[in-house]
Amino acid sequence: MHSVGTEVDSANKSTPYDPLNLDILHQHDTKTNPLGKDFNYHEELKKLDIAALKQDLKEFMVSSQDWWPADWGNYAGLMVRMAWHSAGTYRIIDGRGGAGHGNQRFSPIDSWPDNANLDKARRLLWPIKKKYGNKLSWADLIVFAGTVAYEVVGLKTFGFAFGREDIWHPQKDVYWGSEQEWLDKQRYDNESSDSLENPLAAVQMGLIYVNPEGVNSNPDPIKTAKDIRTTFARMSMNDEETVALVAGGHTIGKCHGNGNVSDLGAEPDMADIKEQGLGWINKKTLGIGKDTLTSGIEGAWTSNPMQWDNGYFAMLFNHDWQLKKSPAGAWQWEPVEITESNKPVAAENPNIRHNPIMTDADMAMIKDPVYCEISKRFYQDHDYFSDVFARAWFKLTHRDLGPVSCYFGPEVPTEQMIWQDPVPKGNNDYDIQEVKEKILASDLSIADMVTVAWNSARTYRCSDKRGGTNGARIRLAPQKDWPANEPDRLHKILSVITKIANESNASIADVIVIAGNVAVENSAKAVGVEITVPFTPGRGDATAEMTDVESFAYLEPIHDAYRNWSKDADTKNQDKLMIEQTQLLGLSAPEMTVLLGGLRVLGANFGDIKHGEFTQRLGVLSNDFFINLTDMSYKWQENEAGYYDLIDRKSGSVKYTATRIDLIFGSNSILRAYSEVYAQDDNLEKFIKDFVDVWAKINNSGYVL
Ligand code: HEB
Repeated sequence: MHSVGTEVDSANKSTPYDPLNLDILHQHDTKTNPLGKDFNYHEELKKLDIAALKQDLKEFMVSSQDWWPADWGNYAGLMVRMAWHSAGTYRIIDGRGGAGHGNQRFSPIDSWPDNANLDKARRLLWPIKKKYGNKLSWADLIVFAGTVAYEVVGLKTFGFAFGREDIWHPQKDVYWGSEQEWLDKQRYDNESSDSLENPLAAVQMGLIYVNPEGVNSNPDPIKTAKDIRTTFARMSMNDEETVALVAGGHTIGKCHGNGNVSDLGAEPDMADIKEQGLGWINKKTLGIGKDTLTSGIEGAWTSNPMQWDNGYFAMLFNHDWQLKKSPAGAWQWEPVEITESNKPVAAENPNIRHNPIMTDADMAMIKDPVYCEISKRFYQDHDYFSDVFARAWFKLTHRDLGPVSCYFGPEVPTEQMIWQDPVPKGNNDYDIQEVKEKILASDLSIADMVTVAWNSARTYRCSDKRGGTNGARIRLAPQKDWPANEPDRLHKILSVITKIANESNASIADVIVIAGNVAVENSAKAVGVEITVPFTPGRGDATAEMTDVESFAYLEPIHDAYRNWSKDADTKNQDKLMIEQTQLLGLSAPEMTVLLGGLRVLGANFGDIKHGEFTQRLGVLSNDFFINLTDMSYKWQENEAGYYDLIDRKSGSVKYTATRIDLIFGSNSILRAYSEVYAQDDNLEKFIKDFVDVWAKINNSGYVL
């Protein structure tokens, strides 16, 4: 079972201490990637014959395999469910999860109850993955298969972009919940959906979203609607997108519940070695085709389950529904009365017809008053529904792919969507040296220059590649008003920067980066080291119209170890939050160490916080932070304010003060080892070079790919 991201697996805890889990900073290393460090997926993609792949997928869709037969001879439903479950783990709060990595191949996700039989879906696709090899990641194939499936059943899709790079082991950073059992009830200890633990976007461990039978398996569409609203909002979907997705999803395919749950074998993680990675194997009955058991619910939603049409709403609105039990004993809704010809034919036999079904979640689409209005409109205007769905499907499957510069392929839509955080191209033909001189001649301090660059860059999260300096959104709502950005100070700094940008025909975003760079270069010169921070010009400036204020609100820092600040002074576990922040920035533990030690001596602390400024020459890029931290002439003592005093052992006087964040670099054995490297007499230059490398990296995050 997965552990909390920043804590060490309890099995590895041999000491009573609670050390930091630095491992989450070092996952997806080149050592675990069999394709090697020079492998470049975007280069490989250029060789991919996308038209041929698409043709293969269309043929694949209607080529039923005996070992796992296709319902109605078409795998479209299964492929869509696989793609949706891959994308549906995305959560806007930290940008983690989502379709971007092919993580469905690995534990624990491969074994989530909700992902039952998606092991078969991926295995069916293996011949195609095998054929296209390195040129096609699993992550892309999973989502593309779902999208082509929609084309096969007759939907005009909105487009598709390749560019998802596979990971090679489970993600260690994603917190999927603390439960020890699948489908534990812990997340809902009271009835209010607001109590769902952040940032989780599923109501139970092992589910993608909500329980299809109802909250805690008690059918009640109104309650289920609340759950759907909460969980889909965490995926950044509004009510209209939500109804479109659920209805459009269940316009095709069926539920599988013809059998006894007790006849099923273990999930892939626990299954016998001879099952070769497959799970949920049924040894009692045939277990495939009409005997398939997946969710336990049994039946299709529409009269023609392999056709993109308005059959879902027609079915819902034109019948009265009653609760029934499936053959597997699951709650499902069935029509009180229905004409024979409106019943879908059986998946394996066109001469038999069965009742259609609705899950509790489907009933929510007409029982919740807001959802119901949207459903009515969709029912009346099928073209409108098809368009809203196609766009929502595109958003669902591309939300975590990053800026459009990460998109690849002939089907990338030209229309830009606000959720893509669009940024216009900036000018890259201006005199950089002139900009540098103007910045130095201005009245900005080194700390001003460093903090404006850092504040802009730090919003980046490698999970969904949002944020960062490109776009200069720090000057727009909501960022300009975040307490973390010291709004008054920011306003003053930005007015200087904007003036220089206008005079030099450079973007504000570029000038922000150059300001940080020139500050770093100058403060390195002060210790006698000449160094230039690598810089790629051309960032653009976004406008307020291009900025979704609500969705950017999730990027607000509520603490920042690098500026020794917390919005809430009582924030616990600051060191763990630092690891979390660092992981989202995509930095390693040595990078974290050198960056933090450098920022302290440059005076980048928030406001007038002095903690951690272990230097007599603030604004100079020295390794003083590490020298003083590791110097045994001092001892540390906790003070009344809850901070720490650095006391000179001889004189007994207080020399510096520190937070828990500062001291962790001397107390954690691994971080201390890195601190020693940077404190060494022979490593001042290395310290500066490493600092500059990280600095350039964060400046480019989300911009230079
Ligand atoms: Fe779904 C299926 C639930 C959403 C798409 N789903 C299904 C099922 C269930 C469900 C229970 C059955 C499974 C089996 O097989 O058994 N869903 C659900 C819920 C939700 C959903 C609860 C939330 C509300 N879906 C969804 C979405 C989508 C979908 C969003 C897309 C878009 N599904 C789907 C499909 C299917 C399903 C396609 C079918 C599959 C087959 O056919 O295989």
